[in-house]
Amino acid sequence: MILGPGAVLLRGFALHDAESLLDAVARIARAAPFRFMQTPGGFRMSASMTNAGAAGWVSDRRGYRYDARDPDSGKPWPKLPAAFTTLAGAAATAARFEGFVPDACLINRYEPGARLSLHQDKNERDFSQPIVSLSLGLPAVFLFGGLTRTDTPRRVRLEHGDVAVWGGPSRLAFHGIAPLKDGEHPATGRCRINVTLRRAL
Ligand code: MD3
Ligand code: FE
Repeated sequence: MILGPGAVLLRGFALHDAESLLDAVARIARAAPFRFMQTPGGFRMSASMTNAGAAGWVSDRRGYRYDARDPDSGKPWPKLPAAFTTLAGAAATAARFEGFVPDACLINRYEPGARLSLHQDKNERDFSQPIVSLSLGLPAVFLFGGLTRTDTPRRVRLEHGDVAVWGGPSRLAFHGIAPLKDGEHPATGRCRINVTLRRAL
């Protein structure tokens, strides 16, 4: 399903691999636990986060950036699981972005009420590289805006096993997640997990 220029939603693309992908998330979270990061403005984000790969996305009072180490442990982020790299390459190819090899994986965990306000992803070096996202667990309403903050966002439901590819002109679109509705999912319990695979460096 085409969401916009360069933005493709692959419904159920990861459905059959969901269990092993969630195992990989759990393994990462044992080495680098989910934590609530601070925005540069001093607010606590409502989704908790962790990372894997050569570079991890971090936010604190000093700003947003990629860092090779987990600031909570001082250790490098866990290795990017092969299952994530493979999924990202296959999804990118399906969306006609050949040869995508991620080096960064941000994992967001939403509990009921958690949200992500409209933003652009601009901390990566090369905006010609797409971002691949994987949704697991409870469904969410994704807000897909335009290239300016004031463009009214479209609302797209993202469900367990959905994979989306965001490239080309959509790479710098404003986007967010509406407050997560309460519920219970057989695979995750009372939460939604989103995995984004990126080329940050
Ligand atoms: C569209 N995450 O981590 S994933 C993020 O569900 C983020 O946790 C959301 O936005 C989540 O930065 C949305 C889908 C997504 C990711 C990156 C994009 C859509 C995008 C970058 C450009 C345009
Ligand atoms: Fe984003």
